[in-house]
Amino acid sequence: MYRNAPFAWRARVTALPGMTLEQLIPAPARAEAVPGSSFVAGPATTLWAGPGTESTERWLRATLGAALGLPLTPGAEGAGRSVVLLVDASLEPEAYRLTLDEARVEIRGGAAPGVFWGAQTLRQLFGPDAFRRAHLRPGTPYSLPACVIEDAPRFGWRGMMLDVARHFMPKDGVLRYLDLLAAHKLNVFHFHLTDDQGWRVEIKRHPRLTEAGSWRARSKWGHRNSPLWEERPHGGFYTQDDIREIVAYADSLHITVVPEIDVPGHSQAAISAYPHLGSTDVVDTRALTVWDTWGVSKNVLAPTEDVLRFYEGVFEEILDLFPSTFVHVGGDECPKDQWKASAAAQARIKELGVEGEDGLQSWFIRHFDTWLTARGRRLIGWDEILEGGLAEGAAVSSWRGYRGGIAAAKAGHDVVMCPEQHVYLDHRQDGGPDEPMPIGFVRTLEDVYRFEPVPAELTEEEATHVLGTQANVWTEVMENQDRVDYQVFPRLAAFCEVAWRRLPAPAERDFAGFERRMTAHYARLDALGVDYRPPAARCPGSGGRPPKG
Ligand code: TNX
Repeated sequence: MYRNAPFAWRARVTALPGMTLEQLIPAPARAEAVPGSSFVAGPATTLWAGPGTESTERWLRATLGAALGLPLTPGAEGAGRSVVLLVDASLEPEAYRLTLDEARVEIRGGAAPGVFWGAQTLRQLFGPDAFRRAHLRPGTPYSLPACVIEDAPRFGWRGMMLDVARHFMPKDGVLRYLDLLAAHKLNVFHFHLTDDQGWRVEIKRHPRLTEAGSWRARSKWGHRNSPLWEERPHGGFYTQDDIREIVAYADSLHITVVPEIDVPGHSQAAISAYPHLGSTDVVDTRALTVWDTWGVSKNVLAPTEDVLRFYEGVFEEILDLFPSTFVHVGGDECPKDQWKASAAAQARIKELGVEGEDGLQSWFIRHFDTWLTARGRRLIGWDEILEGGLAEGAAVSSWRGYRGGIAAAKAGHDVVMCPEQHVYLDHRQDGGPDEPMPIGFVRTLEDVYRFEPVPAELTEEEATHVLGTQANVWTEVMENQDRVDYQVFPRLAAFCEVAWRRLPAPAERDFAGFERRMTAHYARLDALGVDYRPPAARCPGSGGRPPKG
């Protein structure tokens, strides 16, 4: 209380300065200070929202209004001291122009998303207070620099994938992550909902998927060769109403949720719930449980008509819940051991006339490709799905390096670049011994900042197939939200610049400048309550690493 008193006193005298233009993340394409007095926002500031800008109007009141104590009462378009939101069709849908002078703040977006990204920039200009949930300094006016900002994203797909199968994240945590994505101008949330270790979405016609498939008895603690176990049950799932809430909330933030149901591999949780889904002539699938360790399970779906019908039922419900054009079908890491050993699978290979077990895998994917296309959706899968040839319109998440993405783009397929060597945020961010569960490649903040989504091998025409990029958050060693925060931040801030901005070639990028801007961004993340990995300077005596424990 006492320690806050000087702030309260100061607040009555002058407006608190917001951030400067040099502190924005992602940095906008163009930001210019203009001569003139700053805009001072206070209780008298009004908000006028033109047609098509309602989502941003609601968001501004709920978020900025609550954090800064600004009622943002509805005003007239031409009123003084007002914030004005407009759709301006001469701009690209996600582009915006933010003009700030003494009299008003005007955000023009090409369409509703552009207005919303402009509002995200405005929030950063207010300073860290704007990222809190409650207003701490009643009556404080905030002063914003007179400026013009013109901005537009480089890519239309700026995503983060979250694996909620290995470790479940309760609904509130997911909603919080959507807020965090929006604050970084990311617009795709790839929701990895099923895996060997858990099935996380309620499917009404197959209730055992969640009744039996959403809990495991124990979990491997650490990486797959660790001798340690967490000896307690782990699980959870989203009801269909939870999913509707998540999708609706994402939509209000101009984020598309792309659901992933992984087939035909990574399916042990489903098989443990419905044993007929597996190769029953090879293993006693009735004895299977939800997998409790990491790696790639050999228990994969059997290539039967029955299995196809079962999953068509799953996807029918998924399509009802998720309006996104793209539906992710996984398709990665499907060991063929059981299909090799199964007389039924071998008979199927002959019957279908496909090339061995690999042919079965592509038969599986092609089936859902056709099925989704017939319903007006587009299939996307991990780059293994390329191996059997794809229908026109199908897209690839390139995770095993750039190779799959390059091949896909050259074959005319759309690609989302997410190579594990660059943007797998489960991998450690420092080479020192203190990283909690140090797995994978070392990928520092700087490495992520220097990641280039479009490889030089692509011609200009081929590069148009790169829809964008996403960072993938696999949660084998992230048992709760704090651990997810630690792995994701600050690297997601570097990633969002890569996804949003047209940066110079990797070696020429101004990482020092980015780090300077990060100083302001850490204050925002603090206000948001993000448990990021602290920068080296904050951990004196640790050799630049955060303390243990
Ligand atoms: C590979 S990326 C996987 C995931 C793991 C991840 C760990 C992909 C399609 N498959 O199942 O969680 O590596 O980094």
